[in-house]
Amino acid sequence: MKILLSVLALVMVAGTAQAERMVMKNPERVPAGAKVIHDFTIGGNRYVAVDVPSFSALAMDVTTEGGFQDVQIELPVTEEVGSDSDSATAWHVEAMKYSELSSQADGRGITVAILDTGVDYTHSALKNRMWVNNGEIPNNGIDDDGNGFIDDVNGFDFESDDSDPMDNQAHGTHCAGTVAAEVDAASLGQGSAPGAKIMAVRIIGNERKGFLTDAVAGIKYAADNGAKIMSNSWRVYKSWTPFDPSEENVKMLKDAIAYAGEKGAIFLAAAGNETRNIDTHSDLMYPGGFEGLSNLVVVAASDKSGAPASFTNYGKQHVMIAAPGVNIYSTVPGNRWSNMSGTSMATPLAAGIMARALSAGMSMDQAIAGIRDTSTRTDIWAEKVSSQGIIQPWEYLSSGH
Ligand SMILES: [Ca+2]
Ligand SMILES: [Ca+2]
Ligand SMILES: [Ca+2]
Repeated sequence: MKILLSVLALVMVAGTAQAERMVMKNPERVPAGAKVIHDFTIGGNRYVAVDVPSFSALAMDVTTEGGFQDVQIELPVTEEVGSDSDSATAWHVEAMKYSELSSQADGRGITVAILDTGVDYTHSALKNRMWVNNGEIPNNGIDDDGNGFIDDVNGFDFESDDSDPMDNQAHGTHCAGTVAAEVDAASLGQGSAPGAKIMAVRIIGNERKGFLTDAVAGIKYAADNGAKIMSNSWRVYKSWTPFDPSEENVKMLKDAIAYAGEKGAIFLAAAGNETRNIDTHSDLMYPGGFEGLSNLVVVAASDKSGAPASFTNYGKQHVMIAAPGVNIYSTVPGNRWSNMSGTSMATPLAAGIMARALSAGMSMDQAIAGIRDTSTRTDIWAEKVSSQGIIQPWEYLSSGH
């Protein structure tokens, strides 16, 4: 059904000075002069995200199948950043027995997309671990490989719509290091998949926020450009105002994750840091709360003792596994290392271990079944995650799935 979008757009603009966006679904045409932020097709539908103020002023006669407000997404807020001197030990490296894991199945040949605040690709422990788009000549203003993105050498910045996914926060760089950082001699901090390559997909901006269409465009980009693992430490809650996720937004995101699955990519998502059972809580959360996506792996956080982290969300229906997520020592911008805590940290740790499984020759389905089937079986986790426990990398990678 075609509707006239102009009325809706004008209503959205009224009474707000915040940056807002409208998404047109299957528009007959994009209004001339409208500022187009994203234009992509997912799940058989074309979505065009436009800046609302310029759009509403211009598009009095645009016919579109649907129009909805773009949703804001955020990083979890409870993470704490410790200084380098706090505890310069990487306990998770020992707990997960990285030194006993295969030196062959180390993630080589596998690209892990970090959909986050960007990555400091100049960090000495990361600069050789970055995915490089070999068909792209840097900084010539030309889309040399014809993938639709100009100068996308290490990834892309969907938040700022530029080719430079540099992290000016810390969160994304920390996640990237948890996957693939080279060894820090002092702390033995290192990535869980030292052979994997990091694709930097910046979808979160300076206030730890972004828009859902940034994430969806980033997921599509990562899938189209060969990422087989996607690490997602962001989320949106149904209750958030004024960005209440509509059914259209939810469908667009779900279709994007399904599309990644069709391309053979495992989509890991953080369970969130609100100490909630996301199975029963009325405030639905995405992407961790989706059902019916065979490539979705939702990750809770465990602490050093193996207990659930004080903040971790859980849910036997929606959350598959736990992984260490308290005081995780990893890379931050400026050639530094630091501790952070959150399901945000557990997720890339598990992502790297799954990259190892793919590099060992497991299929996507085998890698997902295997990490679930080989986790610990503990009473304390039995009612919290579907696998009943914490990932066991050595058992997983030796399981011969
Ligand atoms: Ca390109
Ligand atoms: Ca270029
Ligand atoms: Ca940028």
